[in-house]
Amino acid sequence: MDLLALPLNVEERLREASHVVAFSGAGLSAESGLGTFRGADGLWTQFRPEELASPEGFSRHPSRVWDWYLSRYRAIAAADPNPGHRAIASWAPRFPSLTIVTQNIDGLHQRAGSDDVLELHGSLLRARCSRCDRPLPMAEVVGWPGSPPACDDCGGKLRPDVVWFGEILPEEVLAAAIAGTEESDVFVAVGTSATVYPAAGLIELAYRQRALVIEINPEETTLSSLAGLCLRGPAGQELPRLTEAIERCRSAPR
Ligand code: BJW
Ligand code: ZN
Repeated sequence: MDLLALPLNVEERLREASHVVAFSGAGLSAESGLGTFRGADGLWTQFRPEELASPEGFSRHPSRVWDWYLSRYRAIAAADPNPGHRAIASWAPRFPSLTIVTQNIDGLHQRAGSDDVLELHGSLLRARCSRCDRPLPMAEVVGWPGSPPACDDCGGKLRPDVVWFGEILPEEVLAAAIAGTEESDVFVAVGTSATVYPAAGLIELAYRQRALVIEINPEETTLSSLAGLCLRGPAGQELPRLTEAIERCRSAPR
């Protein structure tokens, strides 16, 4: 691994940081083989978001939407966390306080060993009834007949327990993400195009709170100008490099 040389001001902020936020998007899981949404090979180049990731799309084409999520669930179940997820998991003992906020629905942070992950857009490891809201593990319902299967309490259509366009984010999860961001000294945004709100607004909030924003993304994003440090490479390479630099500067005598 070629060592990351940090600008002095960044090194100082990382050395002194007491509250860090790791904020992730689809790019973090790209190296686990899961597709991103936007970009050259993104999922949205094959499908229109409003057809598959909206309540209207689900009402119009329930079977198409369910089958699409089922195939993504199978891909997630077959995927493993990558060095980027593991690097973030290793930060927990390094800082007095760490908040992990993700837009991803794949559970890979947790499988890499992170606890208390704030899932802003829900989880594809769960289904729920679109009528009575009853939650069920996706692993249980994949074998049920029907596309989508029917809720065995009320007969309503099951749907993935994710947040679609036009839907409200889980209130307590968003509140905790905002609170963590307000306290943060360092905010690391990794693998997100920063285009979907209110999630992307956390980056703006961190910047306004004068946290050091670090962006990890091979491409520039609309919010890159807010970053005090941009690492332009894949997360699976840049997060371990950043972690090594954090370990170096936080273990050095002050
Ligand atoms: C790598 C890499 C590698 C590649 N390493 N990096 C304010 C302004 C304008 C609009 C709105 C607004 N507030 C709300 C809205 C409406 C809407 C919205 O944001 N629209 C915008 C698109 C304009 N937001 C909503 O509807 C939200 N609800 C809401 O606001 O409720 C209140 C309300 C309701 C009605 C009206 C007004 C207010 C809900 C948003 C839900 C988003 N849901 C999805 C689907 C989840 C389920 C699923 O997975 O199918 O969430 S959409 C999709 O986008 C998914 C993602 O979490 C989300 C963000 O995508 P992400 O993670 O950034 O991925 P990509 O693909 O965009 O980017 C990947 C990046 O990785 C790229 O930059 C690559 O370069 C990089 N990369 N390889 C590191 N190896
Ligand atoms: Zn039900």
